[in-house]
Amino acid sequence: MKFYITTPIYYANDVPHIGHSYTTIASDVIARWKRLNNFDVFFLTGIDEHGAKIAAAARKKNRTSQDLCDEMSAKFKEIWKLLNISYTEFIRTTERKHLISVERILKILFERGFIFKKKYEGLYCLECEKFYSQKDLDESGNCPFHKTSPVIQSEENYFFKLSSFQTGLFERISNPNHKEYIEIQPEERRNEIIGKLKLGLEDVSFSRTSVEWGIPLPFDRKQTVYVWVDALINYITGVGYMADDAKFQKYWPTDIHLMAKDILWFHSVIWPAILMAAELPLPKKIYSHGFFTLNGDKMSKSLGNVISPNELIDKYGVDAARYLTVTLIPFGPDGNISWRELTSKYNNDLANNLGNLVSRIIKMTEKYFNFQIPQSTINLQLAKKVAAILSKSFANSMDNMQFHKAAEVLQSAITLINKQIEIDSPWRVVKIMDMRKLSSCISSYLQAIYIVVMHLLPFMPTVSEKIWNMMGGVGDVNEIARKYFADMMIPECGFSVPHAKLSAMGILFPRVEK
Ligand code: ME8
Repeated sequence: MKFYITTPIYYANDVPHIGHSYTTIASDVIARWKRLNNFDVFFLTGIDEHGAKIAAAARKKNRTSQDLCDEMSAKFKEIWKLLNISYTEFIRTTERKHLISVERILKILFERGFIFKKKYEGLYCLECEKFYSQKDLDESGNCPFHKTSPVIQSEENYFFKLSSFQTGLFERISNPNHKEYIEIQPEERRNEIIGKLKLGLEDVSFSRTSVEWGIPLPFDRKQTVYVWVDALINYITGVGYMADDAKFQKYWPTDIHLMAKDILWFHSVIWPAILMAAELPLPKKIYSHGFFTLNGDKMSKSLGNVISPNELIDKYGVDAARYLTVTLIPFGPDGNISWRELTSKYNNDLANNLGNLVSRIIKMTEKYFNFQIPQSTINLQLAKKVAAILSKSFANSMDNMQFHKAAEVLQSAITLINKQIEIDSPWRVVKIMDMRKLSSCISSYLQAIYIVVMHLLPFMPTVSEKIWNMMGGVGDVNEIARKYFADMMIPECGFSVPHAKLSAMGILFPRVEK
């Protein structure tokens, strides 16, 4: 089965911040989870390189727009590599294949009569690259997202007959039994979109005369394609539209478009309308997560509180940064993050709970068995308990993108193993020289932790593999996890062989001071 997931393509005017890494890590966690569940995953990310905003940023730096985009493309790729983002393709909207697909779609829309010319004057927010009507601005007349005053822009543009799609979109978004149903999540955001659709749709401008840095319209080269239309089309270019039909047929439509609420309207209304006009299949699910603030403030350059993903990596390490980013606050609603809470979650979940568990099992095996997995009857009792805890709600939480819940259940499984160690008190068992019991205890902890590690893989791919190998797990953990998630069977012989060697390590998660 195929699974196609996308992140937004981020504006190439600046380097990525943790808002961008939030969506991208979440997508990566889902992509990895789906791969573990034996899906053939296509994971697309990239950057949005055209439009007035990019051109203005380049001018400010005395650079050409292309030059700035080349630099940002390298910067985004560098951070995603560092964060271990397993994307299938990184798309850039200045690529030739994208130009071909944008031209094709606009030509189809034009030929089918969905594009017409009209003089227009409106309030434009450059940061959003979007026209606003007065009623959508905040009380001070500013853009609700950027708090900046929009400028009046007047042009003769080509318009798209969005209004013709109102009924069609309403049916597809509101009726789960529609054969082209588009599932918008979470529920409150779906209701917002349905509410807005009920108010009616106005036609939208799809071209610009004043923006040179864009793709020329195929039917009027004096105008360029509106950057949002150009950007949305990336989702089909990325899976081979106009370039590789077999790939396109295989992966399109997308299973999830993931983004924050700021750009939900474009994804759930404008984009499906373009696809309907072009007679292409519609996205299956659109998930819009919340916006987070930092210590209660909006993250912004002017407040000087923009956090880069590198800062998180420097403080906690790559895998912990990934884990904390997506599990600190519930995924979906808006939320607030702070260094204090990040550090406290790091210390509780990773340094104390998981880190401590791994280190005490290794120390015991070192002390009593010289690092070798004892030859004993395999004891799967605890592993089965852990598997039962996880099987109940982990998959469900992951499939519903409730990463904080998935983490909670993982932590409770880790706590269970830690508690079992306290109950067994192997240090007392050794005093009475019951080596059989001691072997059986160690075997049970190891088998239980293997189960935990397989579930940790989507969040912490490198650390999970490291723990697996350190604890003498046999074979490639990803392969074994794929088999496990397919049949949910713990092999009778467990996941290791007697006498396999554990290896000592430094501290996995050194405590971080608040
Ligand atoms: O909108 N909280 O690009 P963009 C959560 N190019 N998520 C955040 C965030 C925050 N504080 N800040 C940013 C664009 N994001 C267009 C997209 S797609 C066809 C074109 C994330 O660079 C979140 O995913 O402004 C949000 O939707 C996205 O960055 C906006 O990125």
